[in-house]
Amino acid sequence: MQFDELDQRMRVFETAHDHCVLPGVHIVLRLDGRGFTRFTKDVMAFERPFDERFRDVMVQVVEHLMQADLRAVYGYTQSDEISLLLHRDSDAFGRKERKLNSVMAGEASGVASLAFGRPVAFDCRVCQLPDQDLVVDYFRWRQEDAHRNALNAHCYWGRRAEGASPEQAHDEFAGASIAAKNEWLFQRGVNYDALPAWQKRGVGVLWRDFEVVGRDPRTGVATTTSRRRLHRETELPRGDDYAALLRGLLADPA
Ligand SMILES: Nc1nc2c(ncn2[C@@H]2O[C@H](COP(=O)(O)OP(=O)(O)O)[C@@H](O)[C@H]2O)c(=O)[nH]1
Ligand SMILES: [Mg+2]
Repeated sequence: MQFDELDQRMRVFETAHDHCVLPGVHIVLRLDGRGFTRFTKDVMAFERPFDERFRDVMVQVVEHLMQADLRAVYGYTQSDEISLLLHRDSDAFGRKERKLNSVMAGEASGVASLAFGRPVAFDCRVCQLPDQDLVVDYFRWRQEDAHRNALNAHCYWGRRAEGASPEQAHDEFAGASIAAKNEWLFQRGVNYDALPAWQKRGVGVLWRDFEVVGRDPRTGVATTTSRRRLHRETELPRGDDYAALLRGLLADPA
């Protein structure tokens, strides 16, 4: 059989299920570390529940993804997950889901493996959000998840430090109210409200414009050019203020 004929006949099996995200729909990519419960505990022995070294690698991965030519306008990380908002009109990989997922999972896995010095893997999924309100709600959802996990993790590891088994520590807080968990920590000298914002709200990465003052080498005339660079936000606002920040990004995407 001629190659051209074989190529044409077989290609369809590869491409027939290529789904594209429709134009006008916002794309958020969510990546999550594979088996990071074990990795953070047994392989790296990171501090629990939170370790700044782990956070810094995750932020480094976000920054790498923001610069991967997808027209990313906002990156967010909490725990072992990353969310990446693309410009609504991003045409990255022809908006093909399989390409977005596989390439971005690969990029994140590669950068994180180098940073940790151990092989790690991320999965990636495309979230398709039809309007701006849903984009705002998506990021509020992930931030509320961070908040809830931080409270639970501090209680869990607090109990473990007191000698409780994993099962005991888990069971003792099952069904406890938020107020009760806060109070339990407070009794032990931990003021949950005073914990670092990044633990409770995650870290955002966004583009910021800055001016570069220079001089035209031919005319000697002073010039200012606008450039942009990534900014790490470790003090993200919460609730309505966070929504306002996100709406600002959506109104004036980089
Ligand atoms: N020690 C430590 N572990 C962390 C930190 N951030 C995230 N993790 C771990 O990462 C896990 C992420 O959860 P999940 O994705 O559900 O677990 P996975 O399926 O094992 O990757 C958490 O359960 C924590 O064990 C950190 O700062 N320090
Ligand atoms: Mg994970």
